[in-house]
Amino acid sequence: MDQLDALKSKYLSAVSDAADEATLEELRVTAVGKKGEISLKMRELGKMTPEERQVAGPALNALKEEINSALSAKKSALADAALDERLKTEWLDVSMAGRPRRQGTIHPISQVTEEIVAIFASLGFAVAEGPQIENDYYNFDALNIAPEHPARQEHDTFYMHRDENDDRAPNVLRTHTSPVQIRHLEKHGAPCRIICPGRVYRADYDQTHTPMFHQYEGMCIDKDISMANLKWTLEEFCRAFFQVDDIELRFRASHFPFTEPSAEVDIRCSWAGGQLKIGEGNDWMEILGSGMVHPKVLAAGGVDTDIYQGFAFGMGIDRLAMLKYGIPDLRAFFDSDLRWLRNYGFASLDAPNLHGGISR
Ligand code: 2U9
Repeated sequence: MDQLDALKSKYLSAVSDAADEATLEELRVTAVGKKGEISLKMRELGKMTPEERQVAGPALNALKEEINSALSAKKSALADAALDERLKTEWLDVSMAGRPRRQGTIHPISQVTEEIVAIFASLGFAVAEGPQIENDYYNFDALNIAPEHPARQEHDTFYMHRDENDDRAPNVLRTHTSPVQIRHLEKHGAPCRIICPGRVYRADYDQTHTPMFHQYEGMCIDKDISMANLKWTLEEFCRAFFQVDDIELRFRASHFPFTEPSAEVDIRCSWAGGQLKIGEGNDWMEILGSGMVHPKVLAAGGVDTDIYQGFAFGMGIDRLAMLKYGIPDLRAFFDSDLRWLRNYGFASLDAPNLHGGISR
């Protein structure tokens, strides 16, 4: 029994002194492993008298159990201590302010799109979206642009591939957001008041054109809508967007296949000293196209033209952003130059709204 007491104090103090899991494992093998000291002692039980065995057997079992539980208690104590140590170094101050230089910025086109949406939302317009790859019907036919219509060439359309033996008209990258309005009318009918911002595509690239650009179109269809409603809506938009109370718009007769009558709209401005001032001076700058939706287009959208009529308009978002924020080069919008974005970009929490301010 003295021998067992000696084994007990040897292993229990070794377990208590163990500094890591590897030492504990070594101790387990040498003490209670298959060929460990306790197991060898158990093999000696066979050589003992029955009386000796009756005393030594339970004592060896108890010693084995005691060493095993000391090993597992020490193992979890070591794991707890290791976790405490890790937690001392791995912590996060959730109240720490962000680092501005690492923050991204909102692209001016996204910002201006949000501004436009906020203004029209305040006038009761909802946002509608649709596919950027369109079929010939929604991009042209439904908008009163017949196959031989010169507007098809003017739009410099990107056509998608069709197999040689497929005689359907090829799909196109939408050349304007107008198909969104047709799809909306088909699905939801009249009355309707929507704006449709998005990417459009035309095969044109120079200082003032990029093959992909952004535009938004608006449409209002109801029982008693006239050009007067169009004029008021556009004036309200320009007042809020340019943040100038005294704006003046000039409507010039024009022609678009999808509106009748049609008008191009200019805004009074001054370019004195090379700086644009909206609402003053004697210059006029064209900013958008508009008109009353052509009855054929309303009919294509499934609208009863004896009851409903309405106006529509379209504007280039990129150009609006350039005018409002003094951005000189259109192509810089698409260069992904971080220095340019830091200069012209917007803070991510500056969401435009009519109460907090539509612009910076
Ligand atoms: C439907 C009916 C009518 C949308 C309109 C314009 C006039 C227009 C251009 C402005 C600059 C496009 O980005 S731009 O090149 N747009 O002049 N767009 S009326 O008329 C519609 C649209 C959809 C169903």
